[in-house]
This record gives sequence, C-alpha cells and structure tokens, in this order.
Amino acid sequence: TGEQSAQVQKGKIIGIEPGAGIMQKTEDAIQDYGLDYTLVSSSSAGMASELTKAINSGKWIVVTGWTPHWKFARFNLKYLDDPKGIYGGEEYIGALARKGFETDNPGAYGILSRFSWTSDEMASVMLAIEDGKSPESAADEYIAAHPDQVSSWIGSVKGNGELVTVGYVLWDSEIASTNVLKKVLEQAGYTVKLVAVDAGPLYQAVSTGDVDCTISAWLPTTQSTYMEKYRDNLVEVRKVLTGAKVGLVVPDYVTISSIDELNS
Ligand code: PBE
Repeated sequence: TGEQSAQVQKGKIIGIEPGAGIMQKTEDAIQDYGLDYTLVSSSSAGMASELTKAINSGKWIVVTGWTPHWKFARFNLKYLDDPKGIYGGEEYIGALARKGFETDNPGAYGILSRFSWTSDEMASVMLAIEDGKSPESAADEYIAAHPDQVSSWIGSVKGNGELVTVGYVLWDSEIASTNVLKKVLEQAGYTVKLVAVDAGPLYQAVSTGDVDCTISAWLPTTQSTYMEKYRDNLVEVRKVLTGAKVGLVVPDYVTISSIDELNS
C-alpha cells in the first residue's frame, strides 16, 4: 500500500555522487542530529529521477538538494530548516585555478577572473538542458542571448588557440556553467578541453596543475573538507555566483519543516 511504501522511503536520504561536499555534510547531519537514516549515494541525475518518481506518486522523500537547480522551477519543494547549521548559510560558487595559470595564460586567466553571473542566469541554462537541449547548444543559446555580458567577460582578450583545461563535476549546475565558460573561452580564441572528474580528484587536479581551472567549487561550507586540504596549493580566483544554498530538500506536501523532525 501507499502507507507501506511511505514507511519504506522513510529511513533513507537520497543523495548524489559520493564525493560531493553535500554528501559529507549529510553524513555529518545524520551524526549530529542523531538521525535514524542512511544516506544512499546515487548521481545528480539519479537523485532527480527518484524525486520525480516520488512526486508523481505523492510519496514521502528526502533528497540532498541545492540552489541553483532546475528542480525548484519544476516542483514545489522546500529546504528543511537546519538549526545546527551543518550546511552553512549562504554559499558561493568559486573559480579556482592552478598556481602558475595566471602567468602562463594571462588572457584566459583574465576571463576566469571576470566570469560571474546570477543564480537565475545559471538556472536558465540548467532548465534548457533539463528540457532536452544538449549542454553545448544550451550554452550557445545563452551566449547568443547575452552579448554584452559575454563581452564584459572577454574584454580585449584574444587567444591564439592555446589549450585551456577546465575541470568540473557532472552536477547539473556545473554542467551548465562549465559549458558556458567553455564557449566564452572559445569565442575569445582558446581551445578548451573539459575534464569531468569527482570532487576530490578535481581539487587534487587543480593543485597538481593537471587542469588549469574549475568553476565547480561550492564554498565556504559545502566543500570545506577539500578546501582545507588543498587551499595552499591552488589559487582562489573569484566568486562566480553568490546566493547559492545546499541542504536537505523535500516536496512541499511533506509536513515536517526541520531536520530535527526527521525522526518523528
Ligand atoms: N552540489 C552541487 C555540489 C556542488 C554543486 C552542491 C551538489 C557539492 O559539492 O555538494
């Protein structure tokens, strides 16, 4: 019955890729709130499809969630209050570069140091991808629709085909942003290679210089573990987006409002 499956869904938090900062914070939340829950790892796409299925059948579900993300445009969702502050408050998405990138390629570094946009802008690209566009064409469309913003990022930079390697993680938000950055760098004359890895290996790759840069850093709280480990060996370039948020997310029809009510 529906009752029984509702019971079964309780006890589980549907997560994403094991290396994501939000997964580490959720393990902390389970400990610190004494939750009788296990965190199920999955992928961003897997989490979104579990969420879609649960909502279509009106079932109880808790997922690891973040903003900006298209799920908030598609569904009525809410963050559970986090009175212990495990997930931090306002987060930002940061651009990180390898040491030496600025001197090796000042033009591309300059673009990275000017690249920033709003949550709504990022969400529009995410939603286009979710609606079936390829990341490449969603990025092309964004660029075509925002010529002034793109020229403010590029400035007077003219690349000469130099290779820029951008690392990212296959989270919906970073698929959107990284593809836009790729198109911008290409428009400025660079050759861009995207490298998709998990979060831990990504920080490591920036710190060893295996990739030039990334715009997949969620800080100060979400990926604090990685940042503490690698901070001294990389360059924090700028905030790419402010007003981001992570936490536990439920459909509106789930009646609790706080993480400490999850056990009840
Ligand atoms: N996220 C989305 C990532 C960053 C982007 C919040 C799932 C995380 O590290 O948890």
